[in-house]
Amino acid sequence: MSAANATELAAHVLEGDRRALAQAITLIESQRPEDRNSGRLLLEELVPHSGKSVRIGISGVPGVGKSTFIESLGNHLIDQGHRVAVLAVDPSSAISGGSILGDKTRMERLSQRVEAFIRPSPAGATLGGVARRTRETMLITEAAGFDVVLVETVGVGQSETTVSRMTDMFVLMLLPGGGDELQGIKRGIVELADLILVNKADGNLELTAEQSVTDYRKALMFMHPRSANWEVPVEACSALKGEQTKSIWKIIQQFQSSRDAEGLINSNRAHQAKNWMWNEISNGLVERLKANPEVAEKAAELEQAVITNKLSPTTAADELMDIFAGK
Ligand SMILES: Nc1nc2c(ncn2[C@@H]2O[C@H](COP(=O)(O)OP(=O)(O)O)[C@@H](O)[C@H]2O)c(=O)[nH]1
Ligand SMILES: [Mg+2]
Repeated sequence: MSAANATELAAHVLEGDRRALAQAITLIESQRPEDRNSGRLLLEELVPHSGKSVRIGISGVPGVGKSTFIESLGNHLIDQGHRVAVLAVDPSSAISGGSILGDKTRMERLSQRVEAFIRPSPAGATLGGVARRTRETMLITEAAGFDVVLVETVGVGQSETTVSRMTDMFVLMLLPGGGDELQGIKRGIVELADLILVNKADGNLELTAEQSVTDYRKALMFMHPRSANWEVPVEACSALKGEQTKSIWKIIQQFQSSRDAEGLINSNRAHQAKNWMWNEISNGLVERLKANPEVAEKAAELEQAVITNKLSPTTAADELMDIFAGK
């Protein structure tokens, strides 16, 4: 795509044109070298118009009910006049080809509404690639006028941390069921949460869910809350029935306004953007280093020396970096 076309595409995105929005995301997802510059140009046009949304990460093990909850919350928000973007961070989709079908059926009504925009995880990308795409997609949807961004991520460890680093609030969904699960969930992940929902509190799981809520509330007393002046709420809900959706949204709003009052949303975003830059530098430098012909020439030899214990990995790494730096 040419520079002129990228500028024109950006203008259409700003007008809220959905096809242009989809096209813009495809452009930034593109791995083709010739799309790189126009993708960047597009982002530069759109980034100044981004930021006017509430960014919420929603995480939990596969099957906990994230998509079902998003269907319920998203429809509620649209009824209130919001425009909702749903993005997925699912590194496993690189292997499975994504869970688009499953998600589309869980978000049946939402996916048909013009005020919603649902974008599944791109297949064939690493977590780093998925994360970059998601962050940029988030900015683009904001520029297109979506004022709530929901980022769904599967609980596979690293991806929760990644998502918490690009959102204002992190919601952790758990299944009803006792202490065992409590033990199994990594403490670090629970500590990322600003809100914990014990889902599937319906039918014969209702009582178990209530018990889990009590257990988690107790457990949280011994943990560090992620945000100062915010006691992490633990609530039971049934995403399927959707009866608690309204009150959960109220909690999210309370969180937002308390953080906003202290200027923490903006300072957190500033911090995230800065970290993102350094993250891009780390990734980009390694890519460039590996593509450097002089480094490549020497790399095999040094690798061999490291494998056979003739050279320490640290010295070998230094040597390769010096070659790259032209020393
Ligand atoms: N009983 C019950 N089932 C639910 C609830 N929420 C989701 N489910 C079911 O759990 C399964 C997985 O839901 P899904 O939203 O795809 O989970 P995700 O993998 O976390 O996105 C589906 O069969 C849902 O219908 C709930 O609140 N109660
Ligand atoms: Mg899902």
